[in-house]
Amino acid sequence: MTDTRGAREVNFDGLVGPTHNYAGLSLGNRASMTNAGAVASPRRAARQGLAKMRRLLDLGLTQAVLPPHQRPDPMALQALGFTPGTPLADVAAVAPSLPAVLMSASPMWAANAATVSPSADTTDERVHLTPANLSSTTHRSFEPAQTTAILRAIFADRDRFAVHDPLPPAPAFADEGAANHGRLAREHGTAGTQLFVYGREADEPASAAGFPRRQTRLAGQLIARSHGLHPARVHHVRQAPAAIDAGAFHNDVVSVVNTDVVLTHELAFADGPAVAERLPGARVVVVPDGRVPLDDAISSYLFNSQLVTVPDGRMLLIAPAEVEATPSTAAWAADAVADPDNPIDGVEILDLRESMRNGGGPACLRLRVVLTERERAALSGGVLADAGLLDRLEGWVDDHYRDQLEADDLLDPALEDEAHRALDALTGILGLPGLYPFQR
Ligand code: SUG
Repeated sequence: MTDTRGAREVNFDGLVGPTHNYAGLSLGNRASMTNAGAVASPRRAARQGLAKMRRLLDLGLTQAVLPPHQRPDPMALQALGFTPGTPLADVAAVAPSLPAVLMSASPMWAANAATVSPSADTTDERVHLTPANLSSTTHRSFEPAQTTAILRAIFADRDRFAVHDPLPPAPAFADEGAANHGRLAREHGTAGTQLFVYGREADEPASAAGFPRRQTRLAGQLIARSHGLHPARVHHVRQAPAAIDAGAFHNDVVSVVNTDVVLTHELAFADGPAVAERLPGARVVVVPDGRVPLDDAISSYLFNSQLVTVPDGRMLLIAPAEVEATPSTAAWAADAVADPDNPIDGVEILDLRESMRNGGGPACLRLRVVLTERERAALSGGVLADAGLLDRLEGWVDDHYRDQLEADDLLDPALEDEAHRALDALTGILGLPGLYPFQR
């Protein structure tokens, strides 16, 4: 038997990288499409992310950080036929759209980094992680190589962790990681039931009609098998096409799970909320469309809140400020807290505007990894956060990040140099030497 002592959910938040910008790269992600070309503030974005981590830490939760990627990725440049180091102005001369694709800070949305199975669920009693191939969007298709290297650096202990290769980047295997995955368990450390949510079958086209269906059922089936999950504790559920077409490009835009609670919009699943109610042991909270219209759910990111259990046992919804600013979601949240039958005991509001404008809310920014005490001790590098680490990271952001970034700035060769200096300093802070390609 695994030693499940001290099992806790650790939220690994993606540190926002120094090239955060609004390039309108994600078809089907309404915020990304609407804000294309807006002026971004990498410094404010990174500070907002760190403030979220601090709030969770102050609530008594366990917080960790995932470093950003090197941009542009030299392996991506090489794959496209450019010598690494080629000025992006020369790349732009071939295809003006490429610099934005190569400079995106999209790895900040750590919920898309991988699918994770805790040791309590797996036959070999190791924690299994499969980096997502993110093959459905051009800019994110470059993430898996660095994500795999970063996860292998942090989860290096092979006796306790297995970091798989991403699935091949073919349409049949399209995988977006934990954003389409939930885990139900009475407590984090007990054996759980895993919910894999998909938008299409492997042989269906990604976008015959409407917005792209980014995840296949086959991807979830292959991951469940390679993680060694018990088939009886795996469920595959289809997203409602209408929800995807309304802008729920990932299921975590319309549903969230914590322990045995599933909080979901009435219109999230193709077969209706009854599919969630059939999950063994689930306490399902359905938000009716009549109460919170799907459009409000998607623009406010109510369901992209983090649903967490704090050490005194209360369940809190860590919600973006947009939930407070949207009348239907604000009213629903107030009623949920007042209702003794609703498991949500309180709502905490966060300003994540910089990330939200690219379609990334609180839940997008974190990868949940349930780890026992021994597994936490086996992590490599100093990625587990305390107040001191967050202080250092804030100082680091202030030293290295620009206050403003817009499309033309991506061609500025100085930006790449600044980013390298920042990442070089970061590997020192996190104790992960040689993490980045430019350091090897
Ligand atoms: O994949 N946005 C991301 C947002 C990911 C949100 N994650 C979760 N729901 N878990 C995406 O669409 C926009 C980049 C731009 O347009 O500049 C972007 O990649």
